[in-house]
Amino acid sequence: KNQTARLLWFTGLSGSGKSTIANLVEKKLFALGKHTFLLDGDNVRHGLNKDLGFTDVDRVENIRRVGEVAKLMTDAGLIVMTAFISPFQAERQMVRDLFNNGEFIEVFVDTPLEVAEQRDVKGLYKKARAGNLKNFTGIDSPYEQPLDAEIRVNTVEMSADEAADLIVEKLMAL
Ligand code: GGZ
Repeated sequence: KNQTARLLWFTGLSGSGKSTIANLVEKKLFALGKHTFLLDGDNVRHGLNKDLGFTDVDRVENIRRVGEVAKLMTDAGLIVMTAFISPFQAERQMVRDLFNNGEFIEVFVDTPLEVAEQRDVKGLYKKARAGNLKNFTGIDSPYEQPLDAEIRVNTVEMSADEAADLIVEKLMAL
């Protein structure tokens, strides 16, 4: 079995920069000759998980399925990256438990709510504050910060590109 197969599990608020940073990591790994795949809302929530919304129950099922798919893909030898809010500690642990020691690498994209809300690239925080988007993470739905993430990136202190460099460096050292 390919010893470099890994899962990089990004977690963080909406607008924290998960997808941006994961995309940069993917480019950098490609340049190093690594075979990767990125699972995110765009390629999962519109297909496999299009029956799921944003209630707690649906988020749990979203993460469960993503974890199982990521497991299949790492079994195929890929470095898999996932970019989902994954707000609950218990579900992140559930996915971690699918993997051997060292294969599951949790990446906490640590962007404070105030900063994500200030950026509000898609205007979703504004909608949520106005009461027009229910169960929005950080507003009226919880985000449980990881306490045991292998990698934490502070997006206030570094750029997305610097964060991606740090992640690749740590990944290669693990
Ligand atoms: C959070 C929501 C919601 C609600 C739609 N809460 O910034 P985005 O737009 O592109 O990323 C968010 C994405 C979150 O989906 P995930 O699959 O990552 O969530 S979870 O892991 O909790 O299952 C946001 C958009 O979907 N979005 N409604 N209510 N984010």
